[in-house]
Amino acid sequence: MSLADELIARAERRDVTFGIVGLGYVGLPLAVELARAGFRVLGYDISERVVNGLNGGHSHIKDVSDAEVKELREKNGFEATTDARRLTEADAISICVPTPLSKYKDPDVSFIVAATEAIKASLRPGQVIILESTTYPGTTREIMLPALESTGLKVGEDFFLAFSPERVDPGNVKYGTKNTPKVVGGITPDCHRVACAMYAPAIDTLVPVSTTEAAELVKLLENTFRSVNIGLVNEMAIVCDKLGVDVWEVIDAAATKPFGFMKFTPGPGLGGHCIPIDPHYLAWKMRGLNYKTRFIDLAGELNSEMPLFWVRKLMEDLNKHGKAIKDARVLVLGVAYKKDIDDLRESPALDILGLLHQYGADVTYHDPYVPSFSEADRDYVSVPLTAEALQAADAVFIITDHSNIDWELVRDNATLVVDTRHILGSVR
Ligand code: SAJ
Repeated sequence: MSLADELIARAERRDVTFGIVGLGYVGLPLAVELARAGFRVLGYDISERVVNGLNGGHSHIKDVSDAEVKELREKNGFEATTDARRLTEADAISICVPTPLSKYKDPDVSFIVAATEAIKASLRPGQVIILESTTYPGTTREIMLPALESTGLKVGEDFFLAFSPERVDPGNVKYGTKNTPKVVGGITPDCHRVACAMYAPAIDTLVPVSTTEAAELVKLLENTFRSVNIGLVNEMAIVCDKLGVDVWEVIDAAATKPFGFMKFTPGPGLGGHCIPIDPHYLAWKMRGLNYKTRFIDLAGELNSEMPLFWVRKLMEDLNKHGKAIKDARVLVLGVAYKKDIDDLRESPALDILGLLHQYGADVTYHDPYVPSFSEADRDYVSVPLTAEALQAADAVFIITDHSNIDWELVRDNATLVVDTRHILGSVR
């Protein structure tokens, strides 16, 4: 029996220890599903706080409850460690670490490199390594493979290497790690077979692709698709503003087309740790091949223009009321990057607040999910949303359409509203 077949047989028997590198919003839910499928799971993270919290039965991720962590530990023997040397205990290792952009908008794969070095230090025959972090096509083959083979072990014979893009949508109550189809691409056919065998007991649907590059590109296509289409409707918002047409009416009517159309909505700009970032990984890679990814770059420019577009709308609307933006009391509603979450990463609200301060407005904000935060050397605290606060504001600037905000109170008490989400248009 080949080493690959032996690992596949052991995975079927659940006679496998699964290591998870990075216990964040991707790694921890994956650990839960792998443990539920019967694997012993060893979590590794560089954060003592995360590791101690998990070993104490506490979750730091909204999509995983303390009860699930306790279940993980008591029923499935899950443990977390900061000792990378223990990764040698794992037969399979999934890497779920961040892949941010540098301040020059270049890929920052330092977390992948660090994880690879940690795994390399304890690499042994019979291990399968699967990268899940969103990255540019070629990362698995060009960065991870040489590092791991520098140990003298041979991919596809001694160890196995694959890429499987994470598709976690934090807060999504319908689709989670188990029921979201999982794309898998291996460096060699046996790498692919072994990686699939490791995930099969925990994930409902696996989607095989022929190479790690194909798997890396699948995720980038998914998120570039969103960025480009959001950029398109944001441009339509600008077009409709110049034509005096209600862009929301146009989009809602277009969305009645039962085929060949997919609804996206304009907004304050593009936030989050995926959509504004992932396309730049592809653009960067292609620049190295002397190709300019015009769609990606243009969508990025359009989406980045939206904060200034909406602040200018505010200035125009204040002017119509005989007021200047300077010293205008502006109450911002919502700062999270999208509704019903508390995540501020890349939120366009941060750009809008900066512009409002730059133009001299007197800014306060209310966000039920974000009680306080600091940005650009300023400390912010969410104010209570009351009729008095709304009436006292010269303008209300809606950035995030959280479901738990009393939008009727806003409609009934605000005098001037800039509604980047058209939420009041849907309040009857
Ligand atoms: N946005 C718009 N208009 C839209 C949709 C989104 O302005 O029509 C804005 C949002 O307000 C937000 C940003 O774009 O600021 C990103 O929104 P998103 O809905 O894409 O949510 P994310 O960033 O949480 O994206 C995640 C992604 N998941 C993964 O990368 C695994 C993405 O692939 C998912 O499609 C997306 O969730 C989702 O569908 O919810």
